[in-house]
Amino acid sequence: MLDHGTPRTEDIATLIASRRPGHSLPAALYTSAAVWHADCDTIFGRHWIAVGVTCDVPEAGDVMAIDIGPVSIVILRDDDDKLRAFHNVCAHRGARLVPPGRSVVGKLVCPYHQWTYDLDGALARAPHMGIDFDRSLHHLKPVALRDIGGLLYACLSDDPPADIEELAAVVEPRLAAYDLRNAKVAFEQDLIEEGNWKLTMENNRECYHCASNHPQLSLSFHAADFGYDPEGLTETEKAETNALLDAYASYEQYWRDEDMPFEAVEHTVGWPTNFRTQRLIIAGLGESQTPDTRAAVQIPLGQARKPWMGDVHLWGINSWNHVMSDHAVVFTAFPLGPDRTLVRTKWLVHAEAEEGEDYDLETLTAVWKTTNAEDAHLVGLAHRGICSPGYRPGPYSRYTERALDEFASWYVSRMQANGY
Ligand code: 3BY
Ligand code: FES
Ligand code: FE
Repeated sequence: MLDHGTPRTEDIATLIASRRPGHSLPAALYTSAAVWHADCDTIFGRHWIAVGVTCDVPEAGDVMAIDIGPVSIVILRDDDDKLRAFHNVCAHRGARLVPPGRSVVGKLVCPYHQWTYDLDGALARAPHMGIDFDRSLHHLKPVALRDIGGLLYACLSDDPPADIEELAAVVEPRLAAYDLRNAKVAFEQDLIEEGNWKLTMENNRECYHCASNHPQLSLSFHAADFGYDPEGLTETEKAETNALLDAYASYEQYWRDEDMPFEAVEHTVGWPTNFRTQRLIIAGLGESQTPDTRAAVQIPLGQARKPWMGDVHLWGINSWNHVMSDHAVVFTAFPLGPDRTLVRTKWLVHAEAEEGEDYDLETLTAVWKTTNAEDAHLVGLAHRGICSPGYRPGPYSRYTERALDEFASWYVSRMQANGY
């Protein structure tokens, strides 16, 4: 019997190999500390991870430090307006250089012995190291960083997966109209979910739970056409699914006529960079994910001036995004421990939109603040149940949880591809 608490590498490989297709993962893959470390090394350490938005650091000297599991990185905008990322580790004796969150600096100064770095990572000053000390050998260690339509992805590996280009090629044109690079963060929320990061991601990849758990979100979130095949459902379910497919068909005709890319594009098993994007319908009056389904912000994002643009939805390994004509909501999830996950949510609006004049912050943030709290509760419930010996991996619905089965299969294949 495998110990849920501390499996060794070979036990993790056995656990991973024991996952039954179509079913949730064996308990220890969600609960064990050793698996959590393996996830941090493998999934978060060798893949492109969503880390924020370019407008987190809008001006030269803006710095943001974030933790990805046990690793801390610094994202900044240098004096030439170039975005860069480094390990948040001083080249002297390893101290954390920058405190978590955002700051504004001229140079990066280590609090320990004042080694001082230019914003391109070069060591500019190292007092008392002698006149023959070669500062050029002590650059900050860079981290690969990509800006895709204003969304930032980092990869901690020295050999980042090349298929980030697929994500860029699909997503860049879809986000062009919204000009997120020149938006601003109107509000940011950090929420800790009491569950494993994979439960956070699974919960987000289905809306099976929406009708009964998200009354507020359900007013604007139109169940998506995730490639449903209604055959095999009850007559009532079939009728509901067909109505959904009809609604999508009429929107898609309009989006096609208006040259708005909408097709679902999925990269799951077989690709290191897991993503899915699709333009979704917004329910109700169809404008935005707000309590009354109308736009919350009077100034649209970028050139997003057409009606019925829907919601450009993008899922990633640790992220999900809803980009609408008046605002975007960008979610990133970071593993804090086997049973704790940080969900960071940012609401983006046009840079010139003024709070109180062009938007009301409560109206802008109401739906996803409520939904996040509901999801945090559900992830906590799932994690607690999985910790019990009564848990056995359960079957995913082929109709509403196909994306979870694919996510679990992707996870298994990535762990195996990396030595487990
Ligand atoms: O926010 C999301 O991406 C997902 C889609 C389905 C459930 N949840 C709302
Ligand atoms: Fe940074 Fe010494 S550890 S200056
Ligand atoms: Fe939810």
